[in-house]
Parts: sequence; structure tokens; C-alpha cells
Amino acid sequence: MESLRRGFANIVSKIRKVPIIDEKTLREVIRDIQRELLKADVSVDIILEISKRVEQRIKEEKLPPGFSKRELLLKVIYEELVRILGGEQPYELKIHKQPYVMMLVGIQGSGKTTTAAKLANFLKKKGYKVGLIAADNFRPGAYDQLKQLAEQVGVYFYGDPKNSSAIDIARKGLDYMLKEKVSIVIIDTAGRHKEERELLREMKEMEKAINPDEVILVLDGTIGKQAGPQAEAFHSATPIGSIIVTKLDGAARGGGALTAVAKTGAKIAFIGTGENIDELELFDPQSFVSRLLGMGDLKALIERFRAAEMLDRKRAEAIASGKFTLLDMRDQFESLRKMGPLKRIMELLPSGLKLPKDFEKMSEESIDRWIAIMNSMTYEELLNPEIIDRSRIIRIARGSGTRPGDVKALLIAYHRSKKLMKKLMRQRRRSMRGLEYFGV
Ligand SMILES: Nc1nc2c(ncn2[C@@H]2O[C@H](COP(=O)(O)OP(=O)(O)OP(=O)(O)O)[C@@H](O)[C@H]2O)c(=O)[nH]1
Ligand SMILES: [Mg+2]
Repeated sequence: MESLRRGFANIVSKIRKVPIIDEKTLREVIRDIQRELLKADVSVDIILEISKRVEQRIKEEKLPPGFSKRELLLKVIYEELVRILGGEQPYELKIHKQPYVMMLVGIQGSGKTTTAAKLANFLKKKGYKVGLIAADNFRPGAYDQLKQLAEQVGVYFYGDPKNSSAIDIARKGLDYMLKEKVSIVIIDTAGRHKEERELLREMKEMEKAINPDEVILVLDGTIGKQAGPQAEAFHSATPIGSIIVTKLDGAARGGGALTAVAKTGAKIAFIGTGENIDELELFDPQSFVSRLLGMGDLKALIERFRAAEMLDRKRAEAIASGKFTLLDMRDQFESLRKMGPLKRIMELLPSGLKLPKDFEKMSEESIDRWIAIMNSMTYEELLNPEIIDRSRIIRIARGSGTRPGDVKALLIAYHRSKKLMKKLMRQRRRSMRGLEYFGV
């Protein structure tokens, strides 16, 4: 995964360095992302999907005030990578009964036995009383391998190298664990068959006989996107509760395995990142992507976006309840500026119309200044102008290259408009009642 990390770190630093995010840089960035994902063995359809979505979202999504296009691009890349890795909801271990029985399945050499011990170690550290059962009576040495690991971790163990029936071993093992009041039992199975079909059939049999609470598929991360079809084959034989992808340390194709598996809809619970007993991690797409992009401040950026999105919802509520905010005022000024020169707009108005005094004094420059002031405010300030105190006024003035007096004048005008709007709303409501009569 190291090369993928380096690749994405380069993309991020490029996004931070380019002077502007225009169409050309966007195309370049998307091409860089494609190249990295291709190197990681991510399948072409997933790569095309992510490229299309990044491009589309950058074009269509509106930029909340106080954010740059650069930040939006980082956020979109982050979110799209999280999405292809399984989304924001990570796997959750739900131990709902005792003993809770987990059965590990997977093809030969995928890392079942090692992972069984790692998982036992992980759960023991969480405070559970854990037991391991060696239901692999096929591979010579399988029993000793797990027994040794169980001793190393310090958990309960059951196995019987003389018994030729794996199902019988599992049953007897469960009896033993029940007697010992073990709370989580992990059953290690054989991955003997090169032929997948035969293995799937056996797995089904074992599953029926033991009825485990969770079947965990162990997949070798070095096989890349092939992990997808393999996960699907297993899943159609027995519903897979969760997946563990192993050997992600140094696996250049790890990204391919993770995205292919996530696409099947199965939850990746853990990833194996080394041969040692403690090299198992709960898989959380969000923290995985944060690390991949190598940015500690990314989380803060995403949180700022989330906050802005929440304020967006609040704004919708404010509009629905008829509250007039600085955002509305800015919208009005902006559309006024788009209409053309002020003088011409004035000429178009009916001659007898008496304009408010403020309006007559207004010039293009003063409107632009007010827009600049409002652009220097945070979204929260625009929505709740009441919170703008002295220190905020000074900051806003500095940010917009104006004087604090200008900011104050704007706030006074806002309060006057707000009162006026209230009055107008009341009048309109009254006259609406009249208009209803005419079917308007
Ligand atoms: N680098 C690395 N090696 C791993 C990881 N997980 C397992 N291995 C290695 O992969 C090899 C096979 O692991 P096992 O746990 O024996 O695999 P298995 O699925 O039980 O194999 P069978 O019992 O033959 O089906 C061993 O050499 C492990 O040390 C991992 O996350 N990283
Ligand atoms: Mg094994």
C-alpha cells in the first residue's frame, strides 16, 4: 500500500500547489487518480465510475461561502474514495449472544489460521474470554500451528489431530468452550482444496452443522481485484457476515482487493497488515482514506464542510420560516448587479415611484463593497447576523479591505431591510387574502 500512499500524497500536494483549479488541472488530477488506482489493480469500471463522479461533482456542486474550489476537490476525492471502499458506516462487531461463534473460511493460504489467532488476540484485548478451535484436520501441522498461536495469545484452545471429521471436531470444541464459559469462539477451517467448488460445498456442510453466528471470509489481499469474484462465489454458497482482507502490508494490489470486495456489498471488518499477531486492524474506510491521502488536516476540512452543509439546511429552514438573512440580502445585491448598470435600472422604474433614500445614494461601488463585506463573513455570520460583534466586525473589515464603519453601515442597512421585509410580508399576507378572491 506504500506506493499507493505515495501516489496519492503527490496528487494532494499537486492540488495544493496549482494556482487555480480549472478544467485542465481537474482533468490532470483525474488522470493521476486513474493511474494510481490502476497500479493498485482497481478494476476499470470502478475507476471510470470514480472519475466520472469526481468530474461531475466538481462541476455541479455549489461551493459554500468560505471554501475554495481546491478544498471542494479534496473533499470530493476523499468522499469518492471512501465510497468505493465501502462507505462511511464501518463494520461493527455485535456480540449478541454467548458464546458468539465465528467461523473463518477461505482458500488455501489466504491467512485463516494466522487471522484466527490475530482476531482472538484483538478480542481478548477488548476484554472477551476467547477460544480457538482447530477444525482443520487436513493440513499436517495445522493443529500445532493454531495450538501454538493460542498459547502465545493466551486463549482457550480445542483440537484433536486424531479425529478425521472436521465437523465432529468443531462440535466437540463448541461443547468444551460452552463448559469453560467462553464468550467468543473462533473456528479455523481448512482451505485444502485448490478446487473452489469442493471447498464451497464443505463450507456449506460445516455451516449447517455448526450454525455459527458469523461466517468470516478471509481473502488474500495480494490477489487484487480477483478478490471480488472470489467473495461473490463464497457469498452465494453461504451468506458471508464479514470479510477480512489479509497481507495488505506491502501488497501493491491491496486497493484492488478492497474496492472489489466493497463493491459486492459485503462489509470488510478487518485488514491484516503483517505476520505478527497484533497486525490486525478494524477497517474504517474514512480513516483508511485519510491515511492514504496523508493529510492530518483533511478531517478538519471535512468537518468544516459538514458544518457548512448543516448551515445550508438551517438556511432552508430560515427561508421556510420567512426569516430574512444577510444571505438573502447578498443574493438580492448580486442579482441586482447582474441586471446591468444601476442608472439604467433606475430609468426603467416607473417615474412616480419613490425609492427609499438608501437606494438613491447607492452606487455600483458601494454595492460591490457590500458584497465584498458579505463575502468575508462566515456562513454562520450571514445566517445569524446577530452574532457579529466588535471583534468579528474588525476581522470582516480586514478581510474585505474595508473599514469597520462600512461593516457597521451594512449591518444597519440589513436591520432596516429586515424590518421592512417583515412589514411587507404582513402587508402581502393581508393583500393575498384579497387576491385569493380573484383566484390568484
Ligand atoms: N505479510 C503478511 N503475511 C500474512 C498475513 N496474514 C497471513 N500471512 C501469512 O500467510 C501465510 C499463510 O497463512 P495461514 O494463516 O497459514 O493461511 P491459511 O489460510 O490458514 O492456510 P491453509 O490452512 O493452508 O488454508 C503465512 O505465512 C502467514 O504468515 C498478513 O496480514 N501479512
Ligand atoms: Mg490454516
